[in-house]
Amino acid sequence: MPPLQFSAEVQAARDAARPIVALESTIITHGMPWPRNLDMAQTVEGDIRAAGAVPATIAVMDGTIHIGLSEDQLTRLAQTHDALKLSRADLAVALAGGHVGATTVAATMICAHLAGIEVFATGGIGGVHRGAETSFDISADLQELAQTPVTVVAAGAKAILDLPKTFEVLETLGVPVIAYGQDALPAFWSRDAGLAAPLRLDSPQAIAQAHRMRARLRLPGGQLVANPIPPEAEIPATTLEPLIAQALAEAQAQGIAAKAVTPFLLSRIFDLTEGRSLAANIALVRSNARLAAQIAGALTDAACL
Ligand code: PSU
Ligand code: MN
Repeated sequence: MPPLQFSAEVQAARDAARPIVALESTIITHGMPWPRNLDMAQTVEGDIRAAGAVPATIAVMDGTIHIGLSEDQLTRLAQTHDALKLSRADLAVALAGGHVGATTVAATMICAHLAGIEVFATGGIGGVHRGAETSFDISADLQELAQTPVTVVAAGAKAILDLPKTFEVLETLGVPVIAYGQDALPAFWSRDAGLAAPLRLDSPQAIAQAHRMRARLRLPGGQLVANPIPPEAEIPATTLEPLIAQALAEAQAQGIAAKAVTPFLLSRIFDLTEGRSLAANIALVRSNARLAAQIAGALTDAACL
């Protein structure tokens, strides 16, 4: 039996077969600064409740995978400076050693699936980093989408990545990349990556039905729903590109590598945009959480069971 511990709220939702949406914790510990990270986590949980579903923020503590955190646990996690960033490779070691760890998209998908949760909302997934042809830096999130049957709602992949290569790899891995309500792929802080989306769906019901159909076809893996950032929160790609280039140059000059790359870039871009990137990041996570709650609701509708 996997070491899972459900919060009281999530356990009650399970007992009543109510819709549940998983949330990751790396975005809290490694993606946003204190105290905005805690505020974001609580606000997003509230958005999911307001949309009629139950939030399950996932993290590792005391040798257990927590599915849903109490107010207290969430606050502690948001203040922890040395939480491990856990992907598929790290999960077992962190649990066996009793470490405190935050789950990335990949690890959150694994834990959500163990917990029977089918929908997960986040900001952006990891992907193929620029320069991957020499660094080989490709996020384990992509492989996870190919093998774990969870529908992940994100705002596309972060513009700090090599987007064309990221979507090529997803296609190779057989991951459906579904733009929500538009033809173009969104690019995290902006609505249009300048790339056509391979697939487009226009309602939570259609996404839920596609999720169920994958299971009927016995296809492994999940779906990536790419939900464009709300228009009023968008930062144009032309504003960001020089700042991303600067952050990347600094990362290279300082020898930032492996797991540290994404948190470093996010924090530098936060500084370089004077916080505007963080406000946009929070707006898009909230929008993704609301859509994920609707998809989770559609999955529990009789027509979709
Ligand atoms: N997007 C954000 N903030 C984050 C991340 C994504 O806006 O903190 C995290 C997610 O947890 C994602 C991880 O799974 O970064 C990818 O890290 P890497 O590139 O090292 O695989
Ligand atoms: Mn990496």
